[in-house]
Amino acid sequence: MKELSLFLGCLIPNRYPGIEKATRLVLDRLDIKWSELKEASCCPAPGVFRSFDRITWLTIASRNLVLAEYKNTDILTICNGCFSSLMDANNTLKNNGEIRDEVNSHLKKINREFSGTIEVRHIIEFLYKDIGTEKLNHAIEKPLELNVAVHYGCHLLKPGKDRKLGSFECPVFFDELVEALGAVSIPYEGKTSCCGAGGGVRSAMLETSLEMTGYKLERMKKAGVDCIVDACPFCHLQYDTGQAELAKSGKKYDLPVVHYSQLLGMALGFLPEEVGLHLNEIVNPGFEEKIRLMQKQGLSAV
Ligand code: 9S8
Ligand code: 9S8
Ligand code: COM
Repeated sequence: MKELSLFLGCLIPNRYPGIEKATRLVLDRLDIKWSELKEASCCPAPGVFRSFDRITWLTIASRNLVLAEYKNTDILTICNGCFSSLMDANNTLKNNGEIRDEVNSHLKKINREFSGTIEVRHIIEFLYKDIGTEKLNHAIEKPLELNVAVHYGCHLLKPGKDRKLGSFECPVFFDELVEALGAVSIPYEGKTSCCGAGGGVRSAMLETSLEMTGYKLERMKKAGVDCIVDACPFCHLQYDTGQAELAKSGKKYDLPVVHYSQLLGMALGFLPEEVGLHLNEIVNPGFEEKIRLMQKQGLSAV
């Protein structure tokens, strides 16, 4: 396997920098070889660009792919949308000579060429397949005894034939990764449905998108979870900001939203503020206190 270049996308540096920090901390702690993907642009977001102009989408995505090809590294994404764009563009360009030639004719203007020599990974499937739940379970210092609502998000699962992660209707890999950290993944109705943000729905139809988010939050709350765990900053934003938006019309859920990098970081002993939990819109001091307490107990048990 090649080394990894970390692809941040737009949302994490701009809205949730704690997810970047947590990812850096956990990759280093797990001794995973990685470096930054300098000069990267927006992936570009699949739900918007791919839907409007396929060649523009492929050309921008291929420019990012080529940055990693020149470094001879695979790409590691920490966002479902970035995973979807870069992986799907990579596959399309590798498998279709005619489209590759057209895209390369555009790249030529900036003296670049797509060759098809690297792979695109998502941190969830990378940890699951290449590190494994057993190794993670041994690496953690503080089992996090939390009841968790796992939210996979659409682009991590679909199209299932390309993702190759088992069933996309009843997936288990993300739940297993969460449970490797000592938490319990609680089933809830509508688990694999969309958070409401993707595909331009949040930007174009905020009310509809919040209705979808409310549907999910309602069911997560009913399942009695301590927090939501996601693998995508757009889902993260939709649950976090969405709760603040829904609260204005009197709907209060108060569910902390945690990216898997942050959850793993805390299981490895980093404090809630070190992984940027306090940078969320919905801050729940009781939840953070609970984690700190578990971390202390973990320490005294060692
Ligand atoms: S980049 Fe620009 S808007 Fe975003 S975060 Fe993930 S999808 Fe790719
Ligand atoms: S779910 Fe449906 S399209 Fe998506 S991946 Fe992230 S945002 Fe939430
Ligand atoms: C969702 C990305 S993660 S997009 O809105 O579908 O482009």
